[in-house]
Amino acid sequence: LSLETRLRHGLDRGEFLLHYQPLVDATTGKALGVEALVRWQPPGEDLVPPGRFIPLTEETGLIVRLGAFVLRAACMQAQAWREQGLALGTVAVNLSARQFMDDGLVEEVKTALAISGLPPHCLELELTESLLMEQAPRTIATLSALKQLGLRLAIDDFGTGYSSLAYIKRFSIDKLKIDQSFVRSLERSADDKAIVATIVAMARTLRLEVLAEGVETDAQASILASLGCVEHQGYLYARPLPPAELETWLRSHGR
Ligand code: G
Ligand code: G
Ligand code: MN
Ligand code: NA
Repeated sequence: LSLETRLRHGLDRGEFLLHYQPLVDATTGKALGVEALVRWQPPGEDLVPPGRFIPLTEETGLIVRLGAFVLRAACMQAQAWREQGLALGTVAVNLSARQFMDDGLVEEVKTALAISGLPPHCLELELTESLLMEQAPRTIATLSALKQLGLRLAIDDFGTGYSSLAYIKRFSIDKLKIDQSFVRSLERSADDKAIVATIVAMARTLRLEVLAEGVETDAQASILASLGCVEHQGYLYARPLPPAELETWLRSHGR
């Protein structure tokens, strides 16, 4: 069977699941939120990471169905945790550009919020810079409709694209997530340090939150903190975890 067919069957049979990676306030070590990251579990095989199937789901349009599943599952899980008294903050969900081209997206987000009961301000959608740079009037309309639902918008992998200050301002973005490529060589590269400092300054100017992705070492964490970036995500704090393990993590790191 082709990968596409196997993915289609996988969707029909409920073979997809979510892992959750904490977003951490480095000053307190407490959770600010979690990012949902999809996995595929074909029966009898190893867990498949998203890098191996997301691109094909984008090419084939299957990402629309998969994305709807991810939104609902993430909102329901987050609300279940809230009801258990776990202070997880926001739940972040990645959106592909292809999902934005689909007419049903706003309705799908509304449905996910409605069936889960998750307060909209607890949901954060992660968008890419390239998506924002698509000037299509439809993209702008979709973003403002999403924002009107009361949720939060973040730009993922920030710094790898070409967003201008003007764009970010216009789309009422709440958060910039600094791409891990700039964090990786922070200890060695003066350029990367300058780039991070510039992004932090830009975020401050626009009154946006700023988070660093891919934080793996104490040295990176303290350089980031010295640059004014204290929201961190990365293996230093926690890997993406299955729900049960995330729960355990949250019990000791909840706010
Ligand atoms: O293979 P790896 O885990 O590195 O791949 C992670 C990539 O998959 C990231 O770009 C991440 O944003 C993307 N990703 C993970 N989960 C989802 C999801 O639910 N929806 C979309 N659209 N992308 C996702
Ligand atoms: O594109 P996006 O930022 O959504 O993708 C997040 C990806 O980064 C996930 O695949 C996640 O597993 C990975 N990731 C998270 N923390 C770290 C880290 O500290 N180091 C590395 N190399 N990857 C990370
Ligand atoms: Mn992301
Ligand atoms: Na990213």
